[in-house]
Amino acid sequence: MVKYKVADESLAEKGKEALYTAERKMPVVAKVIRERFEKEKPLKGVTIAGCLHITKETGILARTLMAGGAEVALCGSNPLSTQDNVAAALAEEGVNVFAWHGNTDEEFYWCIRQCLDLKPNILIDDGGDLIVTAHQDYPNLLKAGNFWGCQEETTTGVKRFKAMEKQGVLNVPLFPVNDARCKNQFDNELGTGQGVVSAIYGMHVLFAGKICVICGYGHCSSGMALRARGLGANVIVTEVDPIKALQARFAGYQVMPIKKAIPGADIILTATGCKHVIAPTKEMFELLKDGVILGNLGHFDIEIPTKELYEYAKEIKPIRKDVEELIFPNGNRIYLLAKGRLANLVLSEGHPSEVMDMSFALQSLMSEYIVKNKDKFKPGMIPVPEEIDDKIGFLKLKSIGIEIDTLTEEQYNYIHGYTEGT
Ligand code: RBV
Repeated sequence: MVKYKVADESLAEKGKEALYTAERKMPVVAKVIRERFEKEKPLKGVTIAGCLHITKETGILARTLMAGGAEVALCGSNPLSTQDNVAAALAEEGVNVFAWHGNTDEEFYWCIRQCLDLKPNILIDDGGDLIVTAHQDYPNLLKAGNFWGCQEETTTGVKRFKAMEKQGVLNVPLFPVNDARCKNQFDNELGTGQGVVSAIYGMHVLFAGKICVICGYGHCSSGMALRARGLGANVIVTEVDPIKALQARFAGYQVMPIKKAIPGADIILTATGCKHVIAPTKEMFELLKDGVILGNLGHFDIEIPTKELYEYAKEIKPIRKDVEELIFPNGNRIYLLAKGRLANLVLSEGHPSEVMDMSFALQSLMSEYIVKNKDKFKPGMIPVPEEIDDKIGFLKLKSIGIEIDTLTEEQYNYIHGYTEGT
């Protein structure tokens, strides 16, 4: 019997409408892979738990995994990103979904535990909370080899698992799906890049002529810098990595330390994967200009020091949906998007279906790969096989009607050889 807890079951119809629009934009997951899964049932008898943003795109992934024969459980990977209509629709379709918008930290982990209580064989995580909880609270399942393989969707989660592996405490085979080319070069760059729109939704603000500080210049933030510039903003990039800083400089952006960048900034957007990108100090807060918009598009809400900003403000006023005005002791007003949580998920609907098609095609094929090869894995990080990455590239190209060349035998031998030179 399906178990679930959602905000409002009566939203299911609205959720189905949202899912309907995503289906057609995700042809690789919703058509090519799903049709094969329906025939071959590669996931028959397998329970898969996903701690993912509960969006229409995640719903499409759940439908495909179920078409392959899996029992699916879902919980949200962020308290503010759950789309309650989608959660209701999925519960009605037989997904064990435990998610509602605005759950507390305690409720967030309760939802994770509901999924783990179903003894899933495969864990699909976004940020690491599901798999870390499995390590901390489910030692028996871990010892019994219940988790055949785990998949991580995002950069922040991969960072956590690399640290666990280094400290010798990662006890499951872990596939960093985020690091596959079909994921980070598209979803991260284009999806998060387009997330600057969330700042526009938030404040209905004109980017043209504004000074926009983009913190970070990785896959996500470089996409944001590009889109902000495209909208006419003067973009300043801040970095700690010398190579990325050079890349930003040679891409034509101003690069400087955050302390220098802040005083002139009209909009500050972070996606670094680090904490306290704006240091949580009175000195730093006093540098913030009156009217500045602060938004974070990284996984956790500590890039902008949300807690400390709330403490420092003498007044906090909600002014639009998911936007608050913080009035500082010096009278300056700061506009904080989405309580410092992923503004691209909270103020907008997450990354567009077209790019999530590739990320979730990877998650689908990796689930099948884990079932087929589970006896061969050892605990630790295991890269996504290149053949799977390439296959999704080909399927995506085909779905949008693009053909490419193939190497001739002579070219193949040249590329893989060393004897031919001057
Ligand atoms: N993300 N999912 C969505 N529409 O379901 N949007 C973004 C969606 C994922 C994305 O893959 C990114 O790595 C992660 O959210 C950050 O938590």
